[in-house]
Amino acid sequence: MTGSRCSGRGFEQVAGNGLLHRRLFLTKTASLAGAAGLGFMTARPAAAQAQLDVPEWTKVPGAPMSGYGSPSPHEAHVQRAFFSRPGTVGSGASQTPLEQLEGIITPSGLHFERHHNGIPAIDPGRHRLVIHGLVARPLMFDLESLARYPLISRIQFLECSGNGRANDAPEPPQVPVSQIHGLVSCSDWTGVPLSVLLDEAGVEPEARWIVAEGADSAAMNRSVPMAKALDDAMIALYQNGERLRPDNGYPMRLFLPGYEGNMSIKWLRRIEVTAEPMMTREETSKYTDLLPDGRALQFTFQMGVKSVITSPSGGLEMQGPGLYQISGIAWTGAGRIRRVEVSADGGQTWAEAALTDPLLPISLTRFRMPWRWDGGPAVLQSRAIDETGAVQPTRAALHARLGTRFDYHHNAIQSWLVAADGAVSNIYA
Ligand SMILES: Nc1nc2c(c(=O)[nH]1)N[C@H]1C(S)=C(S)[C@@H](COP(=O)(O)O)O[C@H]1N2
Ligand SMILES: [Mo]
Repeated sequence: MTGSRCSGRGFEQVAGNGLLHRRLFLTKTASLAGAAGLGFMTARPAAAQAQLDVPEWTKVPGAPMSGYGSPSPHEAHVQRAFFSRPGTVGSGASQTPLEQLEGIITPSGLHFERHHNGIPAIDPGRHRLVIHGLVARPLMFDLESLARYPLISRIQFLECSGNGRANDAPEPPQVPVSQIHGLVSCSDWTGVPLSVLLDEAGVEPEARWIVAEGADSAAMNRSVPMAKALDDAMIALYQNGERLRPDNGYPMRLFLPGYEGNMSIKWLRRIEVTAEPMMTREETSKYTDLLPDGRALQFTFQMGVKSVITSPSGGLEMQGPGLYQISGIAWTGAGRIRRVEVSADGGQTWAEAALTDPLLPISLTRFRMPWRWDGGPAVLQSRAIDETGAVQPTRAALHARLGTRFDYHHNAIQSWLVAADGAVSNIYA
């Protein structure tokens, strides 16, 4: 985090508690001069080149090439946090370390994972995908025949609908942001449009749903409306330019843009075309939201509009009063993020954040906000608004709509308390 005790001038305060105009981060004006004028620069004046010593790594030849690169050993702390269900090893979830990342792409090795019975050891040469059921011509594909169809690529997020659930605890959990909101990641996905394959199989007129099934020992399956299958569903083969990672469905997965992650069946081996949903375990006993009156919402497919400030965030320390850049991510299953607003006074006043290009539909969107922290207590919040006009709800508004017994689809505003000593903690505001 960049902090500075310089005075900072030239930028107007636009909301309470030191929020400054976002123009610093808008492409056209984000010049070095502008940043220096603000007092953002943390460099010390250097009198002469002589002050720059020659370190040992400059005096010897460097290391050789490698077949597959790895992060710097100095970044070894950047890890997914994970837990397994008691008595299991591969059943559970790992979370993307959002507080350690910038931009919008999640490195493949840090994509969150959710497995219901571990990662299957699939031999890609023996893996098959079958499309059958209400079709004129049942079809079987291997990896090679699939990859010959015209491929498409899209940068899109995937979010488990259990993301954010940690904030259901009676007391706000004091854990890094990743352990509350890290079941969301964003990749460049490349694969075959499912509509092309369904077209080739010849969908019968009465077909309204498909049921997708995985080759893991959970044999996880979900029903998907035919409209989605024919719209933007993809059989993903590549993730960030390389083959899918085993963790994320190697050698092929269903990818349903903007829909709850559970439906994007990994290790995909079967698509059955049906007239009705199958009412599988994952869409009846799980992934439904219990309402106060005892009924439950079923088939909440599209993920709501959401955002979270990743820097500063829970467990991080502010380096004294001065100028900071607040940074975070916003996303919506509905399309593009239109606007993100930030508050430093617990939601009393808001100001518009700068959105960093590219602004893609159903992708993470990075936002930034300049903030002059005066050293007093502050409550930081972000609120996203998407292109349909949907506004990210407060915790109270979400509870008013769904009660307190629902288990999925948490998209409430996150609040971070910055204390006078610089410690950042999670609060319910
Ligand atoms: N075959 C299979 N597909 C699956 C799962 C699974 O356990 N088995 N988990 C689902 C859940 S709940 C989510 S949130 C996403 C997670 O995808 P990821 O592990 O690539 O992040 O995969 C879904 N697809
Ligand atoms: Mo999930």
